[in-house]
Amino acid sequence: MTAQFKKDVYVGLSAPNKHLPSKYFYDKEGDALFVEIMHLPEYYLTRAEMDIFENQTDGIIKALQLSPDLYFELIELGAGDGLKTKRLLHLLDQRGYKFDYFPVDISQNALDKLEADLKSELPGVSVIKKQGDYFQILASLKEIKKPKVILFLGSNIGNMPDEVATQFIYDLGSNLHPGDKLLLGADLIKPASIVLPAYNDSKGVTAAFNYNLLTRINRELGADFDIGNFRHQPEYTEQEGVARSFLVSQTDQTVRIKSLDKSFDFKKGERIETEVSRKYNDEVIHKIIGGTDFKISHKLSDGNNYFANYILER
Ligand code: AVI
Repeated sequence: MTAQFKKDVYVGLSAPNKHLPSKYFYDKEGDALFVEIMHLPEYYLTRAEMDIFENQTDGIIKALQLSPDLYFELIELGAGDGLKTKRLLHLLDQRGYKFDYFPVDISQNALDKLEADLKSELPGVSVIKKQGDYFQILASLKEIKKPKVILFLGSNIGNMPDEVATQFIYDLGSNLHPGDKLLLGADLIKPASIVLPAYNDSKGVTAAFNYNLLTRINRELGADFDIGNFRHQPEYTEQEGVARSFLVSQTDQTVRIKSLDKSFDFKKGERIETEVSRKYNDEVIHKIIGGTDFKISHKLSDGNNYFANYILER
């Protein structure tokens, strides 16, 4: 992990347009800040997807073509606290559907907590937690011949460039069998007046989430970033449909990273791109899915039409 982290930081900060991969947001502090973000009034994504899971649970079950006599595997990639999925699990359990729930996450902590929650809230549901790399886990589950439903929620796909998203979904498909389903959560393109505050909340939690990346580099790679010398800056236009987050250098400065034995110069106003959050419409989704072995079978949206759950069949 550290070797890859070092390499990514080296490559990203040496580039003419400096950038850092957003996956490094998620250390212990970053995980906690992201949970806080999901509860912010401005961060509509979680509530919008929850609206679908709460009010259209029947529609989801129907679109996934589940029936009480079909034993299936429900696999959630990046399960986190499983808040939305609990609604679905509850209804499936109540109606006597037969399934195992596999929450997959890189955080063992999150999985242990989810398992404990489910044990008390839904003791009838079989929970088999899996910690680690999504694709290694899916490969290990490939020999299970039961039908599979993969959940990839929260618009997590949006943190990948479109070509990477296509490759990711293609790779998911190659670990599945024909007829298996993928339920994909996608934040929809909407005006900047709604999207921008979600990435620039009034309490400054998203800014802290962004600054934490520099704190992490300071701690893990022995750097001397002065966090006060950078400012969080999000950007979004409805026309492009992509939200981006930056850290902007407030002054001419040089930062030393001990474990890379290297210094990096920043000009006043120079930016590090730290995250891309793609927003979607049907056209973009069709383009991405066109390069995979999936077909789009259904689309469920929330009451405000802010967010969609696309149901794809392999
Ligand atoms: C995890 N991911 C979908 C979030 C997003 O909206 O792009 C991460 C996030 N970044 C800032 N706020 C939330």
